[in-house]
Amino acid sequence: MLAAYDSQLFIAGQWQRGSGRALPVENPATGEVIGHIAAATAGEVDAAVAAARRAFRPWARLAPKERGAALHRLGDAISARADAMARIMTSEQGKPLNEARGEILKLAEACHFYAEEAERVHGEIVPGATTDHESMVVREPIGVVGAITPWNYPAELIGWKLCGALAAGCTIVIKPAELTPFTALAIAEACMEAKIPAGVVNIVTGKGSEVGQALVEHRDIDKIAFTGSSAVGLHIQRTTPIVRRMSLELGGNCPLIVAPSADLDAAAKGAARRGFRNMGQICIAVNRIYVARPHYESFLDRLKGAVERLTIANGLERPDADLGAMASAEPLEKTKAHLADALDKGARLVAGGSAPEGETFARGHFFRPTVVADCTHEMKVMTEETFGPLVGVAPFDTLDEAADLANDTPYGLASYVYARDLNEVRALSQRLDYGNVAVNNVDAGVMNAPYGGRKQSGVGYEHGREGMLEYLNFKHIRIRYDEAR
Ligand code: TXE
Repeated sequence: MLAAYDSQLFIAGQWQRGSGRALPVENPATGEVIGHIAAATAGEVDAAVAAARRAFRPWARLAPKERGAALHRLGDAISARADAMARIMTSEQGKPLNEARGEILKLAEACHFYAEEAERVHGEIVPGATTDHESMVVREPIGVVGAITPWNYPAELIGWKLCGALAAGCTIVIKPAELTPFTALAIAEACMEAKIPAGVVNIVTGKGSEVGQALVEHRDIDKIAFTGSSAVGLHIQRTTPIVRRMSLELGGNCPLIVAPSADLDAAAKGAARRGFRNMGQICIAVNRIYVARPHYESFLDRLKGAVERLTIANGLERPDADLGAMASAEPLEKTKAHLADALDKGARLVAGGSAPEGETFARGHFFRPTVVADCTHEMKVMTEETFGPLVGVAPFDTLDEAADLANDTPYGLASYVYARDLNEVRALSQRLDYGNVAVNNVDAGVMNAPYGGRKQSGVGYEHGREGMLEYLNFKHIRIRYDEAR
């Protein structure tokens, strides 16, 4: 299944065997090497950027309907190969097969959504201050996009950039995470099948500090679109050699508030889902929970029950499991460190706390979903992004205190509120300093609304109309006519 992609780059619509050193890709559930990618050389990165530049003008000049039709074809090609792509994703990222398939279908949904948006790149006519003047505001594609993407949602986090860029009339060079490159190469194969013109989409593989950095430093890239850690996002801002548009979707440390009027069963169910889906490896994962003191112990009982009902397995062997292997040793070690730090500082273990036992788990990066209680902001789990299957819980007495605790973080991506009293909902959703506030649900991101963070969670937006505006420049054309007849 993966041999076809071994050491391949996708440049100018062609597969090209990379000439750089080979990097192994492991299955995080078993530790076995499933294939190799090539570390693209500077020359190969340059060739990919040049291909995107050559393809830009013709692609931008296509009628929007034609760009839309191409994105619809891409969505169809991806849906047709969802099972194969899901197996590739689970093999390299670890998430259970059903969840991987769901992500591939959401990638196809993004293709169809932006296929329609491509025909809505509307400008506007602004009436002049006098009758012989008129302003036209037109929107033009920025040009060549360099996209650098992470391993936690290896299909969707490429798709939101690829689709927004192509709908706007841009072309793109993508550097996927070295942990999950084969999902990206499978997307390239779908682009070939969808007859996306050569050079519109290009994929170069390799390490971020080498190949990602080469993209950041490339002077013929007009826009950088990045998803990953806040540290790397800041590094990219500091090392770009030219001024250019950037969108950065970075880390999070997301709070969930259980207000006095909350439905405790719904809150526990939502917290278990958003705290541990994808093994907590998602920027909008619930990292910490604040509970109105009268509900504290009864909520903890419900959360413990919900978390202990979550199943964990090798994602290829149990497609319907709730959790699979974590993507690598790195987030696993960080999770253990945050757990040890919390326990050392007086937290109470409520659920989980160790790796699951058994032959299935012996060689992979597995950890049981874990909940600690009686947490304080001295503990890392409450103030830093864990990016793993660990959630800290603490009580609060007033809504103001809950909002202050929730806002006590450098991040501002997503927050969650469970409350049935409208005044509590209003008070908290106004106070929470986040790009997204989900109330009585845990789905912060939907395709037709803007999704993005503030503070150290990034700049710019994905999804919705805003996710396409990120790839457009405005041009103001101001015309003076002869006196209006
Ligand atoms: O991100 P990285 P990783 C956060 C989360 C997680 C941390 C590490 O906190 O613990 O990031 O995850 C490329 N120049 N999020 O390792 O290291 C790298 O190859 C250019 C939140 O995935 O930032 C990969 O392709 N590129 C986030 C991409 O950047 C560089 C999702 C992300 O790698 C580079 C993922 C460099 N110097 C992680 N160094 C979210 N918002 O969901 C690395 N890269």
